[in-house]
Amino acid sequence: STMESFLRELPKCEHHVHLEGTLEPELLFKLASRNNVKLPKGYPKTVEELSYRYEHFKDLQDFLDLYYVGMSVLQKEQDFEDLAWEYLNRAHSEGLEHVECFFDPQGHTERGIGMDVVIHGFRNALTRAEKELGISTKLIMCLLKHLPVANSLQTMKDFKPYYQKGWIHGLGLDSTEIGNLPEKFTECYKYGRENYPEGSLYTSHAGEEGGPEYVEQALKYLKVSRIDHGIHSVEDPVIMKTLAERDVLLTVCPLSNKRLQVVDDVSEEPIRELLESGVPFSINSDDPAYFGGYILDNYLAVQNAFNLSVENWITIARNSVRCSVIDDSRKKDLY
Ligand code: ES4
Ligand code: ZN
Repeated sequence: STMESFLRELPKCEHHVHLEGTLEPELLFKLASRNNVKLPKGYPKTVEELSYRYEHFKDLQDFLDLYYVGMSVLQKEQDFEDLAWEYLNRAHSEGLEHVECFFDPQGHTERGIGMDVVIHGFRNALTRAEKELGISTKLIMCLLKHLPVANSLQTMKDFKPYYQKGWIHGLGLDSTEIGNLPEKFTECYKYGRENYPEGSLYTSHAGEEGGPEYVEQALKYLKVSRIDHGIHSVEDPVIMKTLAERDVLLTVCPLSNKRLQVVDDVSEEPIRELLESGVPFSINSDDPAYFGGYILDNYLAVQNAFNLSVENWITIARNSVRCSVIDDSRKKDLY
């Protein structure tokens, strides 16, 4: 249809994609064999079995349990590079022009992988994509909410040199939401503001499975300028007003929410409410290898569910560019 080709051609920005969540079953098994990694008992044995498992997550934790095992095949610098490069190529073929991607350092350092291995691998792919594909890229480090705060604070200190080199541009917070309120990480964000370069982005997953109180806490204690997911904000009109006034971008992930049973159907996403209340949002893939679609599939799922107008899409595309961490000349190129 014309709408589909319009969305395919539209220059797109992605603000919510975990590089470890772009690990396709094919690459996972290839790296397991290349690195002699023995996957645990009961782990799916074939691409087909693993793909089937990805279609039947009970909730966020059920996904996370599989996601952390999956990343154990990532061992060498080349593995991290191959992973990110495959994602960037695929997304570029769907019209991706700018990406701010997450990675989970503790998911690797906790199992003995060196920090340089992770960062150099990802950087090789990102700089290659900038040169060869013309994509602009930023890297955002996420702290894992299920680990003790002391571990995260140490990670903040350990990764400071990479921020100073300009290799990491932001801080995020992900993993298990329920039971891990944002307030717990106040000290980490304070450390970042006092030690990381000015202009770094501060964001946090909130309001994915958790209610609006998680979003409220992320704003209050972490002073984030962006919220990842945040769809449960619509349950609290006061928070909605704050988000609109402060121009806080919500990075919405429709297919992720569906696969993790946060919503029964993409049509339950609060797309119209966000448009009507003037809260800026972008549409993203989250963990595309696990959730059945890359960025364009997420745009198309929203269009199928809501039949938005070209005017609506122009609002979405404009906000997505405007709220990106890129200079004004790049913004003008993209919109
Ligand atoms: C994640 Cl969908 C989602 N939620 C929270 N943490 C995550 N890490 C990777 N994907
Ligand atoms: Zn996420």
